[in-house]
Amino acid sequence: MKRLIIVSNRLPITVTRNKKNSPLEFHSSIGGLSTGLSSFYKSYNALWIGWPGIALDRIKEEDKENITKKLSHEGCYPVFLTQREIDNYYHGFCNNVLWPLFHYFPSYVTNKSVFWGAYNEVNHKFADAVMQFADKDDVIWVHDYQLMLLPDMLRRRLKNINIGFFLHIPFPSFEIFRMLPYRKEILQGVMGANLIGFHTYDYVRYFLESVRRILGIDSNLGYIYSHKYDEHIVKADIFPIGINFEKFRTPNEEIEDEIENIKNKIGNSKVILSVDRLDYSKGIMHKLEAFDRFLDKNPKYIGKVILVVLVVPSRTNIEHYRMLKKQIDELIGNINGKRSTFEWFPIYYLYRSLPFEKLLALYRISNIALITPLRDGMNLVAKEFLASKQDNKGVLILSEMAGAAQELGEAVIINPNDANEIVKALELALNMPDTEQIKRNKTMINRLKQYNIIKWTTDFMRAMDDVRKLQGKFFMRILNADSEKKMIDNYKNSNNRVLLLDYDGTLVEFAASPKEAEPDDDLLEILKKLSSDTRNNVVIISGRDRKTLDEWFGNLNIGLIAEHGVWIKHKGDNWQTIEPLTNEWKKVVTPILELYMDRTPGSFIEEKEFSLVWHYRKADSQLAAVRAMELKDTLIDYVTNLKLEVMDGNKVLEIKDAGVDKGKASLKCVTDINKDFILAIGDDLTDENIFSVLPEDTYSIKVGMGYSKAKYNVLSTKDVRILLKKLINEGE
Ligand code: GDG
Repeated sequence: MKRLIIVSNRLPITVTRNKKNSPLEFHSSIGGLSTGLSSFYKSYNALWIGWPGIALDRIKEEDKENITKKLSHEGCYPVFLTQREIDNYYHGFCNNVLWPLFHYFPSYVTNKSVFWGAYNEVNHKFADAVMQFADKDDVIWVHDYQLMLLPDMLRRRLKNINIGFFLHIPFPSFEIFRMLPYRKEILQGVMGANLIGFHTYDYVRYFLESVRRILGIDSNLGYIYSHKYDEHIVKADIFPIGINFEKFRTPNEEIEDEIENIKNKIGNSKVILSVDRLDYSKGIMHKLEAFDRFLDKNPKYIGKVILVVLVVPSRTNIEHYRMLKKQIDELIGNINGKRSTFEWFPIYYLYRSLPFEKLLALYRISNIALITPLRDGMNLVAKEFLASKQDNKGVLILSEMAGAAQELGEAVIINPNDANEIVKALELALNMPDTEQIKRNKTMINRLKQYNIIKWTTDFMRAMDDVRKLQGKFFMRILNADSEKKMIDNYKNSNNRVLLLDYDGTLVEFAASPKEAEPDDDLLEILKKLSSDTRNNVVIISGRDRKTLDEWFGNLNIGLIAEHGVWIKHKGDNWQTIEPLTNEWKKVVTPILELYMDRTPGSFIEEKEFSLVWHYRKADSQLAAVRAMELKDTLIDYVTNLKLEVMDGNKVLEIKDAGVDKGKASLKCVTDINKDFILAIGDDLTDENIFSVLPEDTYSIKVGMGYSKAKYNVLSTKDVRILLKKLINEGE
């Protein structure tokens, strides 16, 4: 039976030891991921692998055994880290490099050369731990920025295993991500997964853009089909994390006293609540400053509102966190010092972590939650605050920079950098009628109830399954040993064969500019050998012009089809056009293409005898995609009047006579004589015309994983060459 293996930096249980020889203590970990998943993972057949939070240097061998044993009762397995690893991997690369960069604080990045090595080593350590347990049918779910290399490490060791990766923090825009020195390795690491999840659509877009611009790999509706990734399909999609809704919703008698207690202390004041881990990304200073300004502008609220600020200690051995703590202490001191009276002070400040019941009591008692991160992957506090409101009353003020804002549109959404906007939001919230609060909250609460943490997990796991199934479907189409053998036998026994081979993307990889993709010696040797067999009619069927094809293949005894079927040259014969064609239309279309070339830096025009091609491979891909659509639109009228066709190729738009295509041209090579073996190989849309017109018993092969009318797929140009060599060697 398949098992779920969750892998994250921290386990849901943290082990601590106060003094050198004092006993070990086991607590629940605090943080978004632990709070979310720990509540239900035990109900799965699951194992959770992670660091238990204590340095190896602080425990003895027998402690290690004790910890491992105790954790195993909780379905957990510890990966122990030394103090050096914690310093260089966790505090180092994770929290001094990735965290600030991914939260748009590039100036907070402090990179040391040892950090990257440690990040690699620790990811390997996790991979070793997973390998102790993983079975080929298991599902492995890797979490967050600390383990971005792990999916690929696992993929290399367990080729066919199902791996998911979820990023809990934002994935930054390309302009930020490109600053990372190890950007390529990080992307390659994550791409080892079958499914890559993010909280919002923007993060998905930024990730896919980085993959395209840094790794040069395109995606289609979130799918990446690239043989470069060890023959697996990768899908990137959104899975906004939910909360354990019922835990926050259900009546809890234990907290009634707590609520009474707080009420007695604060009297009738309205409570504004702020809950954050100590982190510069959470905008704590911004909110304090805005609150101060709010009191300046609204003296009538003096003595009538209080702000409860709960800051949970975090990463205090990093300089920026220590500084932030100091700044918060000082600012709260200033505001309270300046404004307190003997009866009232504006800010209750708690710098510690509270037990769950106390936190819940705070949520329930508060009238407003003020959540102002400058960047936040999701922000669970926003969701928990709403869920805890059993009477559906309360106002959520939420930063638009939190992933949660995408789902909680009925909240009062603010830009945390605009103090005036926060002030206005507070004024609005304090005056919002109950009916409106309830109306806004009901919609959001319903959503939180529906898309809770269990739904989030099951959704992610279902999507992992779907990607695998899709992959399975593709693999069924891949030319397997049996079909290959049948093809070779058939080839051997036939005397009249046609081999129709597309060139770019089929026999050679795409190059940045068309001229760079010249045939190499290995390919020329293959074509020479194939064509030296008198039973073979080898035809290169390409979009290239006939001059280039002549230059490259003129010496070989093969047939050539140029410009997607405008020109044909049967072997040993001269070039001729397939249809009588004219060029008059070029006068009209060229100026339009030139305009688009000027407006799209990096794009250029190629003129062939009977067609014009606009190439945009080297242009900015987003701009080019928009321009390509505009260009197609502009050309619509001309297309009908001048009987032209605008053809989408691989990063090109080709304009040519509507009566010409590769399909029609390929029929010129097979219909006149009775052929008993036909092989057609191609990789892009223009080759689909060939696959659709050839006889039923053709061996048609698409290069790459996408959908096709061809019967089989092979993964790469390398595989095409291997196949052709087999025909040469075994087909004698
Ligand atoms: C990362 C991403 C993303 C807080 N104080 C106490 C306490 N908490 C709990 C809250 C909440 C969790 O900690 C904090 O979660 P957040 O989502 O706000 O933030 P991160 O820890 O930074 O989490 C974040 C999350 O991952 C999930 O994907 O939302 O964007 O940065 O659950 O309840 N819990 C207790 N006492 C406290 O004093 N018991």
